[in-house]
Amino acid sequence: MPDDRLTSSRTTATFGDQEVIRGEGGETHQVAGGDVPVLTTQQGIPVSDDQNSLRIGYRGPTALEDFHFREKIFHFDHERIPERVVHARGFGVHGYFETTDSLSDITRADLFQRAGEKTPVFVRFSTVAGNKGSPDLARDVRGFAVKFYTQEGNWDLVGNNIPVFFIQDAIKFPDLIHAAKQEPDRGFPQAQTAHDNFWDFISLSPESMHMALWIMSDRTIPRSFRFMEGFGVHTFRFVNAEGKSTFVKFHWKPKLGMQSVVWNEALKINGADPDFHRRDLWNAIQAGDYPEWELGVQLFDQDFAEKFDFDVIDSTKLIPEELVPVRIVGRMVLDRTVDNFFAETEQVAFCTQNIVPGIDFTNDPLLQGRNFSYLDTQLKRLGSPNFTYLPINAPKRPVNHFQQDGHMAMVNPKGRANYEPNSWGGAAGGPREAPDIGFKSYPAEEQGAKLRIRAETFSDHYSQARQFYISQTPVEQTHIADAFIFELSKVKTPAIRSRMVSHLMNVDDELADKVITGLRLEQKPKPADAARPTRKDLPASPALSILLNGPDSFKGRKVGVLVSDGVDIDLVKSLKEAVLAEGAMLEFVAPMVGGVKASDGTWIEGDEKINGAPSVVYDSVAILLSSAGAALLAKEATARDFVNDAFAHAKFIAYNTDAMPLLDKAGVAPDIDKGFVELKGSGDAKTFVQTCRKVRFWEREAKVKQV
Ligand code: HDE
Repeated sequence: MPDDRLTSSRTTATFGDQEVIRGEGGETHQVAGGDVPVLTTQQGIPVSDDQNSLRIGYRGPTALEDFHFREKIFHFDHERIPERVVHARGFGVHGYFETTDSLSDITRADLFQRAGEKTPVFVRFSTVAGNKGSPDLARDVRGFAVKFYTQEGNWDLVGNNIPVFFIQDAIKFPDLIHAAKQEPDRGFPQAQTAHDNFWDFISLSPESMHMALWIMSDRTIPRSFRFMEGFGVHTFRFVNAEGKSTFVKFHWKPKLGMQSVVWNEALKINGADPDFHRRDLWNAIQAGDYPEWELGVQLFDQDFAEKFDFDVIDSTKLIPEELVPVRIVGRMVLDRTVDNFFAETEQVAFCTQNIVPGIDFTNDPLLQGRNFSYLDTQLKRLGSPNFTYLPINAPKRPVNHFQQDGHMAMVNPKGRANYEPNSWGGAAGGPREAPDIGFKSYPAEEQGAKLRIRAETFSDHYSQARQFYISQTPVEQTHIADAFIFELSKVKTPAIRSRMVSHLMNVDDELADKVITGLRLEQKPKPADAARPTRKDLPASPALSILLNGPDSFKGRKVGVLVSDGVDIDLVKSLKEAVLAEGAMLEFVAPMVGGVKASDGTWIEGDEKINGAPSVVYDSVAILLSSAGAALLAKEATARDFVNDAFAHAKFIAYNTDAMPLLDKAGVAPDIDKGFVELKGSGDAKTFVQTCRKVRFWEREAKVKQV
């Protein structure tokens, strides 16, 4: 096994995109397949036998002397490090950020100076509540953390796919997370907010109401990391070369438009493919279909901040894009998967306090608290203050300081001077401060009494929750109500259900009524007491809807094609051509993975076997069968589910006449609607793909949901 440690050995090799010294070289030996390095112990001693431990006699006890065995087991025993206390399940990839519009008048941050300049990035997407092994499609916020390796050091924009947060003060974070994660006495439920403790906490924390609306929307069940927005959440500062400050909020906008799954799909995808999101990103990048986001900034000054209805340092509020437009300043392309999951995705250490000259914090009490938490948590997780030397965390510019020693010290200062000031001249004296270019905090004036209070300007918890709700399309509003009904139906304590509903009554009457009906609450609760009784009726903000900001093509999406022996080869070919021309993907789902023999004898290899790829893992489906194939699959429960689920989830469905017996047995034949496209000749495939650009035939949804 090659050894990626930093050692004193002879050769260097690339590790990720970092050059590190690597313990290979030296002896090679010949095996079938060519020259390979000799297997060694961690100490570099060649190993002769890795199959058998050293024992006394043929059937005797194992000898303690077996240093190779002991070293191997010892290392294995220590393989795990603590998982992240939140955002444990994540998936990281590399890419670059390209500045498209210089912001030099607004910030001196080096990466924003020159249009066309590229900065390497590492991005880790995550869910929040679930453990490392939890399913990807839990209803949850997604982390969207970006490490920019800029020429002036690392900048970490540790954001989420939702622009607001649950709480206003970092001191409530442990309570929020305890309430969201498994209940401590029973150790479940895993990766779910649908339980008493979570809704108990939320219903006792009116500041969470805006976020509660967001997490019950389809934002928390994205179809792909590639199809979701990202947000820096807090208001930050930009500071320019003259020292002038401008407030900024960061936005990531997916090039392929937003898209989510529906809740019933999410439940099923978690069983069919718990790795749904990571597999999707991995496959897209491996196929060269690199996902892309635009980076946008909302810029505003103190004057706006003072006039705005809400406090700009309250992270439970957003600034509508209609009020402060998002200016696009760059694009991010993710084009490389990791070489090693542990070394990169697991060991990457994002810290909100990693900012560069030209960017600064505000007094947002969440951000201030986070600046302590992230460094602290990395020490716990990675075990040493030297985690900054791990290749994934190391800046891609020279690092010079007098910090030294500690566990796993890999690079210590050279020479005699390990302090400053010192009087050792020139290079011997080591690095020196650079007042002209070094980081300077923005000299914001602060004064006031020391108080444990919540500012009055943070007290309206309902107006923006309502604004979010009324900004949604009717389909999305229904999904929000359904999500509340689903989650609160899992809550066993009726008083908690009612308390939550009492808050919804302050948000929107229609929403509250739907939830009351859906829960069959016999007694309508009184609206919750609000710190500020009057809710402002803010205008709708179309930017907050997913469906109003969906894709304009079917690019990057995937069609599942159910095929059987004898399938019309011309239909298959024309469909494949049309799908690929759109920049979409196509997979063949066959009765057996080996594939099927088409009408002209062509062999079509299966990508999946029918019971391994239910239609929930596809954006749309095609049922292309021979009449014998349809008769066979009509008797197969998983094939009937394939059709039935695609129908229930409002997917577009292509089919040929011979496939009708399956559609009939699946119970959808009498309900063929405009979401179906019959493929008769080769031209129909194009029509189908164009139809798919709308992603779903939402008109059908209400018809398949009667309870
Ligand atoms: Fe985090 N958060 N957080 N968080 N957070 C962590 O740091 C914390 C918050 C976010 O992929 C932890 O390295 C506090 C908001 C992401 O590695 C920890 C508070 C936002 C990630 C931590 C917040 C985030 C984390 C756990 C309340 C969106 C994953 C492991 C003030 C803007 C980063 C770790 C990755 C991770 C603390 C709130 C985003 C414990 C105290 C708001 C994307 O330090």
